[in-house]
Amino acid sequence: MIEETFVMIKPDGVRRKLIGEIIKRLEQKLMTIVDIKMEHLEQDKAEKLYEMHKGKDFFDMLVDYTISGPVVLVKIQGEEAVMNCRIVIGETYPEKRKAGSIRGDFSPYLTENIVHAASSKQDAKRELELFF
Ligand code: 3AN
Repeated sequence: MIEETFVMIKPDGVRRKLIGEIIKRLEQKLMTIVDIKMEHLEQDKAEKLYEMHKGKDFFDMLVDYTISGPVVLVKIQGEEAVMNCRIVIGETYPEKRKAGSIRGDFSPYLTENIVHAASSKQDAKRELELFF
């Protein structure tokens, strides 16, 4: 089923000039970019994006990293887009990442992991409403 999801190229992805590479991989998977913009997020927006992690010991570090430079906010449409964008970006934890995924190919780190994609249909709706 065709659906929409939210992807964010994080500050290290922008700094490392991986915007084109990331968009290329998503389009290769037949995902359609329906809206895209660059922003330097305010702290409250980053806190809202990661509100499910509020109170955890890594929350402040995660928010500081997310606001450390401009990010690219992307609205994507495609077949099972939530699941397929997650496959393209790769796993949360470094030891589970497969080569061939964006995180698997470009990041050995848990926090600085290049790219975010909504992890459920509910999150996709919430995150798209937050940024678009
Ligand atoms: P994903 O980014 O794969 O959707 P989430 O939403 O569970 O993963 O976590 C958001 C971000 O929080 C991760 N990308 C990672 O940077 C950070 N994070 C998650 N779990 C931990 C942890 N145990 N320690 C430090 N940072 C974490």
